[in-house]
Amino acid sequence: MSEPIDLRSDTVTRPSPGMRQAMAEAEVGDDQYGEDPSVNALQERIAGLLGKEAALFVPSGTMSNQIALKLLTRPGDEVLLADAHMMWLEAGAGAANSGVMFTTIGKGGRFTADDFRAALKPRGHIVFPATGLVVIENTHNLGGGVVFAQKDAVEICAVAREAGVASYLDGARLFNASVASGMSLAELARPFDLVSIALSKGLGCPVGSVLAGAAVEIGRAVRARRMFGGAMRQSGILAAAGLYALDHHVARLGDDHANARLIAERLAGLSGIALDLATVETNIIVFQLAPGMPDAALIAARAKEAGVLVSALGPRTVRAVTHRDVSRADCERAAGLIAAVIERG
Ligand code: TLP
Repeated sequence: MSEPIDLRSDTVTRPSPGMRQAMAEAEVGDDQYGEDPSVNALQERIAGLLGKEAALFVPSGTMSNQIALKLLTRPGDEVLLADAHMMWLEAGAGAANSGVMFTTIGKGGRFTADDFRAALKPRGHIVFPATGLVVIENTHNLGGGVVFAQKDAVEICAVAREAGVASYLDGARLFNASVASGMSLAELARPFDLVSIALSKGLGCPVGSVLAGAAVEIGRAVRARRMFGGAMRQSGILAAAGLYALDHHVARLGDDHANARLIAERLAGLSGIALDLATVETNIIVFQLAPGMPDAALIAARAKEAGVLVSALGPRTVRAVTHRDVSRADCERAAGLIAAVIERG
């Protein structure tokens, strides 16, 4: 039997032959001494793209998020966000590492300055937890890959700054947001104190995220990364994959978006699911199973038998993600196979 079409995540992408060659040829040094030329080049390049003073290569998006929480909050603080990865999908690390609590606001991954203002709690109140940080995820994973409205991001960060609240952009898929919106990475990153981007998702690298911000914050982040066990040595082999991806894998993200759209359009009309086509702006398709349908785990198991891998994100929530290792023909085929599984009920 042929290999299944893997739509579980864009993290499943494997390094392309060109990327492997770039990795093999990478110049390296000991990054703990600041001597890895490939890491330094990647950090400078991403800082430039994001319009920030400095950047730090870290092993994962989860580590970027955890470092940001450590730097931008105090124990007991509240973090305001919208059903973010940081809250639901990092094994409780925010509470364990930084002693913060999360309050989710808005809907479908988006919220406005009014939502933020209404939830904001001032530091120094006798009973409330102080709001220390606001987090925006762009694109929003559980929201179905939606792009966060930049106008809202600008307003939210302005309100935050005035209130002495820090701001963080989990831009694990910021390149997707940039390609979909036509806005530059720097424009999307500008309002935020710290920003993270992932290399290991749609960009197709095997490992890595990059955290960017003011030089003084990134200096502190170097220490936090060490504290979390994420300091690396000849990591230029990995950074070289990132540099290669920036040159070769960004423009084609639009293909992933078109492929996701193709799948979503095939599925949207089916009575067994609720799928809002308006949420399918990038490479993620999230749908809910209608009452009377089997649960998400069974749908994922049947899809697997049919030759397509999807994720059960929750008991009634299914996710499919397009990426550079699935072609348009794969996606056409997958759409038909998933539709048949849903129609079977
Ligand atoms: N997301 C993964 C899983 O963890 C769910 C996926 O398959 O989508 N921020 C966002 C918005 C993410 O989607 C992810 C990964 C992370 C952070 C964490 O990145 P890694 O996996 O590198 O720690």
